[in-house]
Amino acid sequence: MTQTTASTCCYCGVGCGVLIEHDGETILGVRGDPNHPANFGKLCSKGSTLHLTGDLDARGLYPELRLGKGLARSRSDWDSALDHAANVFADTIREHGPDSVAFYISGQLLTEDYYAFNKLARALVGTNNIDSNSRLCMSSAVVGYKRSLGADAPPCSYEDIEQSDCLLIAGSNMAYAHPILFRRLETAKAQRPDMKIIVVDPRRTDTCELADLHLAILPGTDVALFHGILHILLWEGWIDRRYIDAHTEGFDELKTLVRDYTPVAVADICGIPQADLLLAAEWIGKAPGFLSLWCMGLNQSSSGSAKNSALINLHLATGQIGRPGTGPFSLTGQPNAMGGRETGSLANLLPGHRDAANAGHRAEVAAHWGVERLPESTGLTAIELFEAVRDGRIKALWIACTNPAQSLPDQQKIHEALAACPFVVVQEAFFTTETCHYADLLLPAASWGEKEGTVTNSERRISHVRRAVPAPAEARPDWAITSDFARRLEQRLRPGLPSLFDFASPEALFEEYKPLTAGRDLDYSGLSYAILDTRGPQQWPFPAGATAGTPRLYGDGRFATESGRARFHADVYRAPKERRDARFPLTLNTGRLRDQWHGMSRTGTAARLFGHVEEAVLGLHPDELRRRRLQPGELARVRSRRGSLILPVQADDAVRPGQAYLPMHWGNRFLKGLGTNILTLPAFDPLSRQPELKHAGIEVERVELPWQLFALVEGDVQQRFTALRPLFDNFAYASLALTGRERPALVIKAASPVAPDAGLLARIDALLGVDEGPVLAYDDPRRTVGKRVRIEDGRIVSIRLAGETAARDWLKALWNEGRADAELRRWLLAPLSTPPGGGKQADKTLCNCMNVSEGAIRDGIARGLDLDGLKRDLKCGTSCGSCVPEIKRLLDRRVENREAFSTTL
Ligand SMILES: Nc1nc2c(c(=O)[nH]1)N[C@H]1C(S)=C(S)[C@@H](COP(=O)(O)OP(=O)(O)OC[C@H]3O[C@@H](n4cnc5c(=O)[nH]c(N)nc54)[C@H](O)[C@@H]3O)O[C@H]1N2
Ligand SMILES: Nc1nc2c(c(=O)[nH]1)N[C@H]1C(S)=C(S)[C@@H](COP(=O)(O)OP(=O)(O)OC[C@H]3O[C@@H](n4cnc5c(=O)[nH]c(N)nc54)[C@H](O)[C@@H]3O)O[C@H]1N2
Ligand code: SF4
Ligand SMILES: [Mo]
Repeated sequence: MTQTTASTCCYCGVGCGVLIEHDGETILGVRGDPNHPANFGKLCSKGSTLHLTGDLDARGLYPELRLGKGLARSRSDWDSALDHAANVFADTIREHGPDSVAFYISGQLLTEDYYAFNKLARALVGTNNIDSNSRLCMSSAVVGYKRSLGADAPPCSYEDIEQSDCLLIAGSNMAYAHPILFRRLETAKAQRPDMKIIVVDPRRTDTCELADLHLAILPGTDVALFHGILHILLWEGWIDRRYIDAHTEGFDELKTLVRDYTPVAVADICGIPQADLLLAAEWIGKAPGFLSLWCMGLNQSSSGSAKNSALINLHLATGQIGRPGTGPFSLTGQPNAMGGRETGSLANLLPGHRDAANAGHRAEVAAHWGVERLPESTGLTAIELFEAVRDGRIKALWIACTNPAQSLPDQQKIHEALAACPFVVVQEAFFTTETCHYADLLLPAASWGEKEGTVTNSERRISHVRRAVPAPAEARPDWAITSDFARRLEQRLRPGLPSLFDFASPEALFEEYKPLTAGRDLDYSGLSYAILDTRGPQQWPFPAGATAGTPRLYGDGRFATESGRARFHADVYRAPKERRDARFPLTLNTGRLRDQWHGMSRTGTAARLFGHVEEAVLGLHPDELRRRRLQPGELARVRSRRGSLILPVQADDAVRPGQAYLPMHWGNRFLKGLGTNILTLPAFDPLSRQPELKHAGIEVERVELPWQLFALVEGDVQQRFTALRPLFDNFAYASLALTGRERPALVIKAASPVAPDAGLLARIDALLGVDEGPVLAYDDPRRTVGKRVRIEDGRIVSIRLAGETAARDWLKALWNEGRADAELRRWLLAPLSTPPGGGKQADKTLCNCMNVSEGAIRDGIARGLDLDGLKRDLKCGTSCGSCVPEIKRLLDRRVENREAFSTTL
């Protein structure tokens, strides 16, 4: 019988409610929860395909243990696995002290999981070496809020976005990264077209589709831009002197600083027209309600803290905070980045928005935990932590719910660190990730739909995450794994004492944790699972006795600082760390794709999610391609000061000359090499210690890899992936992806300077099933060209082209259409490699829900259809809506072309 469980989406910080349909064993479907106040029933392309992800062949099912370096891991059981880990940790702590071990955790854990880890590290082990991937994500926003407003609290609600009159979206591609919030904004803008939207992004993203003004600033120049805007606000008298006097401090110093940020100077630094700068300032200065949204374009920077405070300065100077439709609103990336900050899951924090460096805070938390004291030594933050692993200071490392061997910058060093570490534990839901490779102990974690707890979304709203089905095989929820390990470690480190980890359920953890928020800015000591179940998700603060949450902060102009006043910060603009020079003349920008999530451990199991973008491609302005004599689609070597990658290039006029764009999702699994982050640099912001993931110096050059391979094989895609991937380390370039809707298939593209040895090709053929059986083959050893196609029941089920791959898109289309006709047979048995009629261009799926290709939409546009017409005739954009901005972009282009045409006439 089908049951429904209300829970949340496990992807982004919008925090949408989902209704999981299941039979008590298996998840069958997913719908948006109409009662959830984040999404009111809507889901984006990722949320609505959750039930299609999570192939069991990719999941961790049993603990696996390696009993010595160089040996293979083998299946273990929970008791032996955790006892072994407790022995190693206890020995290491006794021999080398508590700071010789570390925990690296994640913004995708639930609040209860975080709390268990924090107590484990600080109360039991006695180290502050506990940091999370939020260091790569939100730590600059934490610093910004704390030093400007006194506490780490985004003061706004989603409704404020809809109510604002002028919206500044800086360094956020919400159309891809926070799609449901973007849908809400689209609706608001359609209802109130006078609302002004300014997008600040070096790239013309889909988010710009909604912008009245796009400031395509040069990378990293935001601080100059914000100071320049303040300069104009001051000059024009568009500031709120009364608010500044009553509620802030430090304005005079800032005023002196921004005197130098004249429109001329700023337009030059930012590389934008002065008129655009003036217009932005005018809209901000005159708006009844001004709200800003920002994300990684500000945070992931060596001046991330300065960027955050410079933006908050604008709100304080104009008094645009604390009222509906106003405020500085940092969008959180991961589903529970907020919960991590609340529970103190960064090295420098403690639970309840406390600081590890504050003796009073340490004493309060120690008292709550019933331990004598908490550690005083400074904990290592992500980049420094892995440096300490690499140089041997950290001897045992526990990683949970994050994939550092893909997501941290300067991957060469990260792989060296993990290889060198004496003991690495990885607590993971999917055993396919790059980091799992280095695990001495691999622990299978329950994942989406299989675990219970709470999460806090971007608008401070706490939801109850409910379990729908049991975790597969022996996988266990994170809080349970962590507490079980902690109990075993206790027996070794403080035998005979009552356990600190006597938790029977996530609710027990929540109940123990929540008093730590009492009396603090985030106070949610009044919440309980029962309240969340009866009254729905709630926004903090929600103190004891409250009956409703708090939609907006600082309405009374009192801030969480000691003086009660907000503080202006006067930081000078500093250029990104890696200046462009003759050797590395391009700035590499990295970020998200619409349909993939980070290292793709989950989204990469759903073939449909590759329909929009199938492979890693470096986007360059057409001028830069021309300068390097590169054709779109050709392979190129991309080099930075730290390493290199081989990738196809594409012409992308959304990036300006001098820049390049590569999605962050590629690691060593889907692409040969160490992925996007082999190129990025570990330089970080001095206050937030967040690395500069968005600006690395690179160069791109031609490579000659004439020998190419293309393969496609349907069925058992994860198993085939695992078997085939290692063989492709022998090629200079290899890219793997899934494709197909009804019949998922694995697709591989590879290239090398010369033909590989026959033995390797034979092994690949065997795994593709084109070595024997109903296979049509043509091999021309002289030209080292080979074609093999396996046909079963009149349909292609496997393809391998070697030497030359001109026919790949044509064959893929035949496979997709289920055709294996006489034309195919004729082509296969002839020495020709080019397909009949020259072949078809590969076409991406623009609308994933309704399966509508870009080609079909272009045809519709050519027939004169507008957005409504396309929706009506093709049904594209009628379900989740994630593709609408891109369709609008295609429509705009038609208008632009028509205008260009009429001016040339
Ligand atoms: N589809 C999808 N959605 C996601 C995620 C995902 O993996 N996939 N991840 C989630 C997570 S954890 C996060 S943190 C968020 C990230 O969400 P976003 O920050 O919106 O996404 P990004 O693409 O990383 O970067 C945003 C933009 O910053 C721009 N940028 C680069 N440099 C600069 C600069 O110097 N100044 C300015 N103003 N802009 C700059 C980039 O061009 C890019 O368009 O997304 C969340 N949502
Ligand atoms: N170049 C570049 N690099 C970046 C960024 C960028 O913009 N550019 N963005 C950075 C940002 S903002 C972020 S947030 C990071 C993200 O980087 P990561 O944290 O490495 O990203 P994920 O792939 O989401 O890793 C989460 C892991 O947890 C596993 N998992 C899922 N559910 C569960 C669960 O319930 N329990 C456990 N134990 N495991 C689970 C998943 O399979 C996955 O492997 O990447 C950063 N890296
Ligand atoms: S916007 Fe999409 S990815 Fe983000 S929580 Fe909602 S459904 Fe999930
Ligand atoms: Mo993030």
